[in-house]
Amino acid sequence: MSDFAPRVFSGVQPTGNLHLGNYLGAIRKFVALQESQDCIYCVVDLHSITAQLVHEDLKSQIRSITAAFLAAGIDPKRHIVFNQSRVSGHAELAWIFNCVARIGWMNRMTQFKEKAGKDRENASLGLLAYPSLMAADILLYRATHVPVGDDQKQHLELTRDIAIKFNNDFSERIAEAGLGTEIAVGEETVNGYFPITEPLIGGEATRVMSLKDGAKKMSKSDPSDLSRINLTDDAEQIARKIKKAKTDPDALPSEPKGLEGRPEADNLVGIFAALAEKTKADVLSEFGGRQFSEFKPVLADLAVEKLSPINGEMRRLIDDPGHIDAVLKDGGERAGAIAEKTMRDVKDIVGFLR
Ligand code: AQP
Repeated sequence: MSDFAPRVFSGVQPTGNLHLGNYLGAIRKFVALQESQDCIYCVVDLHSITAQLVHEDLKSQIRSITAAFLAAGIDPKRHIVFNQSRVSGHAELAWIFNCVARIGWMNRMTQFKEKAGKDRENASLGLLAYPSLMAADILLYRATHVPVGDDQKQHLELTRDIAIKFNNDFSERIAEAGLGTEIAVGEETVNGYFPITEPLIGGEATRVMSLKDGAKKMSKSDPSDLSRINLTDDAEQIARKIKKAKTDPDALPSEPKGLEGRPEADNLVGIFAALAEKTKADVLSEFGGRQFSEFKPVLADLAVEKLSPINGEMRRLIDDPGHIDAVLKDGGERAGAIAEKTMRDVKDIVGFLR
């Protein structure tokens, strides 16, 4: 329990085609949450230059992610949709958080290790500091809840660590300025400026795996297009990719326990369950004992049924960049007003002269 008004924030990088993992792990949850919460959804373009600096067409990637948000059903009038670089508070707060966070915290991040690979010395400083910018994205709006896929869990823990350290290090200043809000920490109640954000990670598809390798996350940057279902794929492409998806020779088990040690089977059953809004147990009680040659066409039909309306709407929106740009401009102005207030408070707390 805390006295912070509930607010949802989440972001998606404009680094390529959105895929089924982004949809089931994140965007579908964004849509569901907007019915009951105040939501801010961001195309995190500043993050997109951390792993690769020069992008061929960043502007159209930003528009395409925005089109996916809108096509999936996010309402940009009732909520806020914008691209991160429009609001300078993200970079400003990230700098302050770079001074709050410790290098050791960043060095432990799995995503940094995976993305930097063996040649860490040659990774950008931005890639190392990525989680600090992510904490700034969330805390600039003092967001209390963040819907994400399972891969972002560690970054959200770090966001909590940054908020806790900032609240502790500046506790007297926060109290003096009357800027504290009550936060429950275990049995105790403390006064802090930033909320201790809760991750929202749940359902049957928190980590959708590559269709070609059940040990690898489905990812925009995987060089093989057959590894993922893109939100822009048509019915034929979806069916072909599912048909070619890696599986094992055994029939489907009748219970989830039988998926242990069968990552590709587990992944396809999880995708089916998430698309059908059922549990894996429900899916297996229907398909247990059936071969993949029977299961895959039913999965393909379900994926086409769920994704083709989004696909059609995305194409329509991408053909109207003026509308997308107007949505981002309006969202940026509304996000900017909230961010400005936070940055004024933070500058007062840190002790800068304004
Ligand atoms: N495979 C996945 N399963 C479930 N959720 C996923 N997400 C990403 N991949 C999966 C969730 O989608 C949201 C947006 O992710 P992102 O674009 O900001 O960055 P990412 O996690 O790095 O995604 P990618 O596709 O793997 O991109 P690249 O290849 O550019 O690194 C997040 O909530 C994420 O959890």
